[in-house]
Amino acid sequence: MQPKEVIFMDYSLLWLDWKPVDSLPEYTKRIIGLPATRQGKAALRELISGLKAMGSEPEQCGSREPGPAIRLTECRGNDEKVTIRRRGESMEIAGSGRGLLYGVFHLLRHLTLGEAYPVWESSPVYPIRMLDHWDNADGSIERGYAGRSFFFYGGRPVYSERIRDYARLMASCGLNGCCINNVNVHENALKLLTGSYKRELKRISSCLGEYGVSLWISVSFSSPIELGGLPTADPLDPEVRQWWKDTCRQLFSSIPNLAGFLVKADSEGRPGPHSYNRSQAEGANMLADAVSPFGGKILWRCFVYNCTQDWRDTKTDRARAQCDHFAPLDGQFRDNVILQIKNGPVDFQIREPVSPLLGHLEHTNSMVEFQITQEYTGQQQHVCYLLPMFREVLDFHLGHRPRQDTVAESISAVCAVSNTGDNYNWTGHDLAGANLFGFGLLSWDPSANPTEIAREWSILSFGRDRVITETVTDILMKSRSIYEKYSVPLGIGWMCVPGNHYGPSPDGYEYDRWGTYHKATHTEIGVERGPGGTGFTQQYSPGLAAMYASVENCPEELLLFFHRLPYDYRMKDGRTLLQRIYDDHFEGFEESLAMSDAWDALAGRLDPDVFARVQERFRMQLHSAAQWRDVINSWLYRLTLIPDEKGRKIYL
Ligand code: GCV
Repeated sequence: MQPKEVIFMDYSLLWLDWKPVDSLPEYTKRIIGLPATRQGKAALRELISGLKAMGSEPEQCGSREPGPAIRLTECRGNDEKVTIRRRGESMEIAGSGRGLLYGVFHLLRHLTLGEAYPVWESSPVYPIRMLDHWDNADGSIERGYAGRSFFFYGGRPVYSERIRDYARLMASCGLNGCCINNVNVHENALKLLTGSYKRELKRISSCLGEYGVSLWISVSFSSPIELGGLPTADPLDPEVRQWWKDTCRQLFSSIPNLAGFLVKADSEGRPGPHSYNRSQAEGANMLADAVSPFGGKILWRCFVYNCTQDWRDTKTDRARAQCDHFAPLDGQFRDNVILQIKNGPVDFQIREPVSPLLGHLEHTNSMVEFQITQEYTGQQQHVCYLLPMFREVLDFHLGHRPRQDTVAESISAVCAVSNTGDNYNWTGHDLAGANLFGFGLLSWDPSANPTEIAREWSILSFGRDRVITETVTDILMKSRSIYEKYSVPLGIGWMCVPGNHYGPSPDGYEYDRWGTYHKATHTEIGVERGPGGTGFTQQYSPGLAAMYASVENCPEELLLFFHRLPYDYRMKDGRTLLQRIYDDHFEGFEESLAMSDAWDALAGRLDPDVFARVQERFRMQLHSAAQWRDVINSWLYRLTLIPDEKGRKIYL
């Protein structure tokens, strides 16, 4: 069943809704160059339509005609390098078809920002910069907060113009890959591997490809059983290996722009090589061999941990799991396998240390997985700009090498779980668009500045009103620390409602099987992860291990991630630990109120629909922030019977 286009068609174009620009440079009136590739032609189309929307009427003309112009010089090859040069009063954009796309979008963005000659010479740092969708075949989205899928409808993939615009959005901020289905592969999504949806996949793939975006799909490790009728999915079984090879030959030959598979194996109930006493490397390599003749890659997730832990068991520490499983396998993976590692050792909490596994893969390709869908960070009802967190991760020194030691320098690709759905504004909360755009820019250049990205996104989205730009940038830049304060400060994490992960429930996971405990009593809180505890700190390089193991030297924002401490422990500023937690919750709420007021002050300056939508989200955020403040503070007071020193309201 093909959906009515209207289901997908009512949407904004986000930052691609180019706005009129005063006094465009003369060169925007003429365009020279006729690219030959699909991507190059798309670049030309984008240039013409973008300039028109900005107020120019560009003419296409021959290279001999005099006068300032934009020249598109298409180079051979398929690399992503782009050069924008100034030649007198003219501009030249040079690159392959894909390079031209990135160059054109860069030029259009920077003209909007008011730069007349935005010269640029750049290549992306990572060859794979992608968005992962947790979209299910029935159109629902796991951890999706912006409506339903625009890739799937009624149990099957569907093509729509919205996908083309999504590809445009991705290319315009430098992204080049998209995995369209959930890593938890169920029901009809299993059949993406077979010929069942060849026609739809081909169409989607081709449309993404026009914008330089490769298609990826998530596959189930037990597909040979589920689809092939084999009795086993053992990666060393010859029939299993042959099944994957035959399946891949058919699939890759019919979908030219398919880049490979994303695999969640032995994780949260998903099948994997451990069921056959095979290692993660044996499982990944078997798939790597099957896709390798077609230039395919396997993105193999490292989110492997015991999710049926007994809460009484104090030896097992979920934070250790990724390193315990994967560090000993370094060097055993094929070259076309990339290990996909969540940025922290547990699961996308508002504050976690960097995953130590990132420092153990000298001879294995790795990529960081970020999460821009806000599962634990306010579910796009709260504003939470994540780029500062992503920069912290990428800039982090792992301490294993004297040089080239940061996370950014150790990985070969990046991805984020997408925050989009079929909502009019794509991301539920309008301000969450900054995370989508910003992740793209950061994936191109991991040294990009989050404040500048926020400013640029605001101008592209809301125009060049300085008051709006400053207010929006300020809100975005403060938002993460505010969310952290009123929810789960000091790295404690996980006090959310089980299942949906929204709002507070301090003991919600405490006696459950997921391995995420705080073990609070009336005198102490936290899990000790130093050498005297679970030993997690020892997974870091010696300097970091020593720093995290020491209560005095551990960064305060991570204190309760690493240590179990008494409530009367003195923080560096002299406050007790408990008082600091009370203060954070009270202050976090007050600061979110101030953000909401700052937004209200923009009334009359913004598109009324955008203004009202965000205002409504702030109301939801304030309601939830008050709930976090009062539930956590009351829970702590009831445990400890220690009052807030400032006598603020705590409920009994
Ligand atoms: C897609 C967490 C989420 C799950 C998600 C999983 C993963 O556990 O709650 O919804 O599953 O991470 O990253 O695989």
